[in-house]
Amino acid sequence: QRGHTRMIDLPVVSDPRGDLTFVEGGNHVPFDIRRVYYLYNVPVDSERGGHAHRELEQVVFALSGSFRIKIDDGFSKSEFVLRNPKRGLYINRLIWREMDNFSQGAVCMVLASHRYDEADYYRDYDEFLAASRA
Ligand code: T46
Repeated sequence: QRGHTRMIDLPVVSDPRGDLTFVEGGNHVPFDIRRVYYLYNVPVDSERGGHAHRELEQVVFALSGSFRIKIDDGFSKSEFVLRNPKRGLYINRLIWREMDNFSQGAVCMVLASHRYDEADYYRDYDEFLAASRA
């Protein structure tokens, strides 16, 4: 079974002024961070994802609000609800992901191991399935 999809807990420094969380590439996440992107103004009935990656590894966070991520490694499926800004979901390469159930005002931040490259995407499920089982 490929994947090791898992939650990653980041440090939190709390004091009366509020909470501070930080992340260091190669330390708190298992890759050097080459890109950060975020999703916001997401309609609550929106469905995102629906693809896998050849090489890309990512850690996904709900910085505000919540959403669901459905994970499929080609053998088994699981799902996670993200709602804690210090708790991210690590997603390895060759994992199909779909996101939905966005709460009003949800903000999704993603740390990525590579810069954006459309050639890295499997957008066809059967193509992904064949690759994941190869
Ligand atoms: C993933 C989920 C969580 C860029 O130009 N640069 C970027 O870094 C990204 C991520 C996207 N784009 C362009 C490519 C498309 O024309 O933005 C458009 C929307 O991208 P996409 O349909 O892939 O967006 P999502 O939200 O379905 O998926 C994204 C990531 O692509 C994906 O790796 O895991 O967020």
